[in-house]
Amino acid sequence: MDDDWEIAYFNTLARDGRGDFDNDGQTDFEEFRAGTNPANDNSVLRVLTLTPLLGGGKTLLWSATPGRTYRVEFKADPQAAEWSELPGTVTAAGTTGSKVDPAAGSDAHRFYRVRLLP
Ligand SMILES: [Ca+2]
Ligand SMILES: [Ca+2]
Repeated sequence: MDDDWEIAYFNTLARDGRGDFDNDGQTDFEEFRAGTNPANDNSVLRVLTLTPLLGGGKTLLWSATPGRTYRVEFKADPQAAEWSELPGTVTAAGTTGSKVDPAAGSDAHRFYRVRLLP
């Protein structure tokens, strides 16, 4: 983790990134990568809602950091090794990102994840 970032949030360089200071389920290092606040449990990269659309699509909404770019992936079988990408990336304009999966209805279930791009 960047020293300036660590000092800004923790006022120490003693944290190694593996801890979860604010207990929001993401480690300090994951929050560093995601651009979220490691000392605020309301600031976390997570999927907020999955809204069905007419015609079988779904809209995925997640908590985002403005200016960061995300990719949404899915799989129909949670045991499957491979994730499939929804085409295109999303650069968040505000504190949420959203993406429509127009083909969500083509599988009985779809499991989603949102990845922050470097
Ligand atoms: Ca955390
Ligand atoms: Ca946090």
